[in-house]
Amino acid sequence: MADSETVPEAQLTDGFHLVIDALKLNGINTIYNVPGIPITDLGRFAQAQGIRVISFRHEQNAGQAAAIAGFLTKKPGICLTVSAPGFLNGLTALANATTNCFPMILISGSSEREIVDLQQGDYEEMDQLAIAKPLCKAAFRVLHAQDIGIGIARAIRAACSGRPGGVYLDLPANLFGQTMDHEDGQKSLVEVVDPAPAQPPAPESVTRALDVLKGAKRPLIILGKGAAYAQADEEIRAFVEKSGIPYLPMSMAKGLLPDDHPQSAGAARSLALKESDVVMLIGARLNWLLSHGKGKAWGEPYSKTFIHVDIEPKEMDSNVAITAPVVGDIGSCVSAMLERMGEDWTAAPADWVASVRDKVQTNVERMAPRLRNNNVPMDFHGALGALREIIKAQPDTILVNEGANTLDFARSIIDIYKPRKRLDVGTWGVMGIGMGYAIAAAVETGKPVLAVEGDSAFGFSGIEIETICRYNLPVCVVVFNNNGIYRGTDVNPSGGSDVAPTVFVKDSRYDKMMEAFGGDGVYATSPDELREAVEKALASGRPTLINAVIDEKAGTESGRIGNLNPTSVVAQQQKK
Ligand code: ADP
Ligand code: TZD
Ligand code: MG
Repeated sequence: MADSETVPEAQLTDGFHLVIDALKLNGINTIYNVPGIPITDLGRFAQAQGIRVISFRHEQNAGQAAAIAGFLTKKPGICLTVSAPGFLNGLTALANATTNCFPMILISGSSEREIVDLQQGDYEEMDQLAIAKPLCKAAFRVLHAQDIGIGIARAIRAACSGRPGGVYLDLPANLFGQTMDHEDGQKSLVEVVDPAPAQPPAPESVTRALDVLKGAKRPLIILGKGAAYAQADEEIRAFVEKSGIPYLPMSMAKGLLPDDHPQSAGAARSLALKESDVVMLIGARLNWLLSHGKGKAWGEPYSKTFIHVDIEPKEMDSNVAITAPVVGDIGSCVSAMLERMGEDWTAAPADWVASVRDKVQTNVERMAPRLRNNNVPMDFHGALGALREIIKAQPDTILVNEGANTLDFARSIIDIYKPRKRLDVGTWGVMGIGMGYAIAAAVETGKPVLAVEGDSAFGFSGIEIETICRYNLPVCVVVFNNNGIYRGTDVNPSGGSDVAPTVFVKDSRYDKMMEAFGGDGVYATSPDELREAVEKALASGRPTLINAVIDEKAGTESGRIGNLNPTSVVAQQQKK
């Protein structure tokens, strides 16, 4: 009989390790976080257990990284924050993920329920679950160690299934220290089976959609970022090509088919929207980015017939009547349509195809000389013309893009050749995604990243270039420095000594910021210098920031969406 000293103690596990084990069991291998009470050790232990833990300088950027990791991988990106202020910093990204239909889980440590619910003033006290609820797809709290497995399983399934989105998971501090028998703990974990089940469309919806499409004289396909997310790249390409119909990619769907594809209507967007008679949307919503499917942009008073392919039934008829809804996941829907088209599909009407093609060619030819200018200071066309050639030569590069003019010009000038290679401000047009998206793109794909940033846009997440240097990521940031928001030329109308609200310090040297952290900084004044610097950065894979000096007069108010600014009667009267 063994004496009591040699009897092994029952092996215990704790909340920290159950969270980590549950994530690992579900194939989650990266956490984007900012450490602090009560989750510092969670990051440490996760790293010890082989999870990659990328620590940021601000939770919003960690959250944006998690959001885009979700878009790129179809697995929920994980952002880990401390309570109250850290949670709130991460919340913008969680809401952004939900708005864009990206799967993400924000995990925040929180204070004990007893103190929060009696509002007794804990360290960083806040009723986080209540605040998160309206801003995400689902929100859960785990109070007992034995429920961690189920809690994380629910969070994963909620984030990925159906229309993807953001999920909040609230983990109070004393959960982490709770213990349970190791073996019981392992048994309590849940490996989620098929987190995003296929949702094949009803066969009659497919027939209806194809009948409508066949009857069209001027059909158009619009691909949205849901189509890019779906990773049904081959099927989508086969469907578009078999149909012979011109297609328009929304900005993050660029590259699903290469932008120089003969069916691309990208350079004839206005004509395609105005003159088409039947429009098939695939993973794109009829929100403000598509003028809600009506009005002048759509050639009103002529009305359109819409076919809408989307996983979310509630999206149908959200802005205009949908004649042929096809509800299901894009992979299944597009495959079903391809199959049903069979061999007897008649090609899209040739005169329509030709008129779109002609317009594309005319517009491309008209633009070409402007993209080859070598003006100093640079204008947007000269600078982006140089970057356009680089992406053409190195199409695996992931382009991250934010700003106003910097965004709008880059979207139309830089062609994308492969799926999910363009990441931008998305549905909200939100500034501040830049460095978070760039970091996650590099971490998740191992591919080089080119972040093209307005100088204002860059400021929202710019401190994360330290993070880029710390993890030695192959990210080249180009700051389009036009001394401010839209332009650097505004003056204070009152004559006071403050500069105008849209103007920054003139000739700031953003390149020096990168040097401060050990990366390469370059000051570029011409398209040739810019091209050379970006080529060098991509070849070296070194963290690089290029301060591209842009003519401060070159931009326009709000880029291409100035029409969305409200007008002031008073200001108009004063102009007269
Ligand atoms: P864009 O801004 O590019 O037009 P949106 O974000 O407006 O794109 O639309 C994306 C749409 O894609 C959403 O309505 C979403 O429900 C849908 N979606 C996302 N993933 C899938 C999928 N796997 N299958 C079908 N629809 C999807
Ligand atoms: N804050 C947030 C979070 N998102 C926003 N979209 C804005 C503010 C408003 N905004 C824009 O819509 S674009 C922009 C702001 C502040 C910056 C434009 O300046 P830029 O680009 O320097 O980035 P250009 O090239 O000078 O136009
Ligand atoms: Mg600017």
